[in-house]
This record gives sequence, structure tokens and C-alpha cells, in this order.
Amino acid sequence: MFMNSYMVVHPEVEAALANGQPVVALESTVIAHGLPYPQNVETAVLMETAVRQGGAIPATIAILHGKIHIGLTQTQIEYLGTQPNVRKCSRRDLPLAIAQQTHGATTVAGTMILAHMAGIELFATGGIGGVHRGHPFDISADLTELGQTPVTVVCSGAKSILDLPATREVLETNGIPVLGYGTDDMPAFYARHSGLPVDIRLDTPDEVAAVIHARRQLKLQTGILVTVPVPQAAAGNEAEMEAAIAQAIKEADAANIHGPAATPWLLRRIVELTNGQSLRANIALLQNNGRVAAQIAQALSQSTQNGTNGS
Ligand code: PSU
Ligand code: MN
Repeated sequence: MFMNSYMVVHPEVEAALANGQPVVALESTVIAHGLPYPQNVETAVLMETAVRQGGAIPATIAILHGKIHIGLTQTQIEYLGTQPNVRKCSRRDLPLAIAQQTHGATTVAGTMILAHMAGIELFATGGIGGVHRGHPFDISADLTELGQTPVTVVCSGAKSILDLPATREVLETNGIPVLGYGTDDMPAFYARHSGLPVDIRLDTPDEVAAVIHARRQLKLQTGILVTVPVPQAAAGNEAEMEAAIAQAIKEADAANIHGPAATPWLLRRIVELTNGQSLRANIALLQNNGRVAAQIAQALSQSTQNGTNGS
């Protein structure tokens, strides 16, 4: 594990890593910027519970007073979920938040970097960033990070607030294997299907662990994307979701909202426009992804201990 004076590892996470037990990283932008209070704090706690139920130790990652925390206490989650000025931290923001000793909520990119530093290979979240609709140069740094940091991200694809076909192309350009967990096409967050093909469909944690193992053996420094559809019962009405998304994008463009502010703004507006339907889907898929990531982490740690997967 790479440690530095900026990093504080929660004792439970530290013990799990030292003993080779499965650990799953969780991001914090979804807490500070992705969901409204109090559902943000409740969901963060539910996600940690889902990871435990899946058989792994959760490590929610964030920056508090300029210190990198690998694993938060419930009090720290509550604190982060109620602070007004939390920096949304992608790769470029990490040194800024640390030098300024401010609070930072880590995006998929920011969380991947810090998880990798701490020696955590699995990471669960809701959706990744991508190429913004109508703004082909607003490409999330998540897509770059997935191409250069060996962490496996379990998510429900990307939201259709993004240009999904363009996002799919950039994933390929960056050399990121896109796995469909129980699906032949990429899920689109609220919707179970996007119609865009995955690279391979896998149906069990062991099969995914084998791909992670092969990536390790080849020493490829690339991430892996595992895409899991939202549970059927929580999937939103597709037509209603799409209408809300289109409306929100129109409003954001009219208000000239772009860059890092775009995703949080759109998410908030879509919750309003769907009367909370999008929020319910979001919470359900986050929990489900936490559980799946834990099962994969467990399969990986078992195969590593058995020696079959070595290294
Ligand atoms: N997509 C969601 N919910 C989120 C995010 C994306 O459905 O909360 C967050 C994630 O933290 C992701 C970030 O990494 O937004 C992408 O932001 P940007 O486009 O500025 O890179
Ligand atoms: Mn963006």
C-alpha cells in the first residue's frame, strides 16, 4: 500500500487490507453533489451496509480538512453530506483541495486514484461521467482515468443526460473493457438498456474476478468497467425519464451551466421533474452495485488466496 502523510486509513479498512480481505471503495461526490440531503447521507450508509451484506468491507473515500480519508465514520459521512462548500474532486482537484486544506468529494476519477493508492481494487458507484450531449469537448475525466488506473468500477453505465454513443466510443478508445453483468448491452442508469453493446457478458462474480486477474497478469494499467442494470422493480418509466432529462438539459443550456457544475445541476433538476422517481431508482441501483462489487471482491480475494490466481 502506498501511504503518505495526507492519507488517513480507517482502522477497519487498514486491517482488512493487511489481511487480504475484500474491500470495496465508494465515492463521495454522490454524497456531496449527486443526491439531496437527507437521502444522500441515508444512501451512503445503505450502500456501506450493502457492501457488508455482499461480504466486503466498505471504504468511502473523501477529503476532509485537506486529509485523504480511506473509509469514513458515520459521523464523517453526515458531516460531508451537510457541508456547504465541498470541492468536487476529479484528478486535477486533488492537489488543490489538499494544499488548501479544504473538504473534497471525490468523483469516479478522484476515487479511483485514491483507491489505487490505498491498494483497493474494487469500487462501486451509480454512474460514470461521459461525453456531454451537445458539448463534445466536455468529456468527463472519468473516461481518462478508467484508461490509466487499474481499478474495477461497478456501476449502472452512464446517464442519458450524456451522449451515450460518444461515451461508448471514448471507452473503447481508452482501452477500457466494458463488461455486462447479466446483460448483453450497456445499461443507461435509470433504464436497464441502452442498446449499446458491451464487450462481454458475464453472469457470476467468479467470471468477473477472472477478467480482473487476467488484467493483473498482463500488468495492464487500465481500469475495467462492470455495468449492472438497475433492479427491475426500481427502473423508472423510460419515456418519463427521457422527457425530464431533455427538459433539464434545455434549461441548463439556457442558463449556461456547464463544466463540473453540469452533472450535479442536471441530477437535481431531474429529481424535481420526475417527482422523486429518479431518486428512487438512483438509490436502488447504488445499493445493488455495492452488493455486486462486494461479491466480486470476495471472489477475487478467494481465488488469490487459493493460489489459482497468484500475483
Ligand atoms: N453520474 C451520476 N451521478 C453522479 C455522478 C455521475 O449519475 O453523482 C458524479 C460522479 O462522481 C462522476 C461525476 O464521477 O459526477 C462526473 O462529473 P464530471 O462530468 O464533471 O466529470
Ligand atoms: Mn462533465
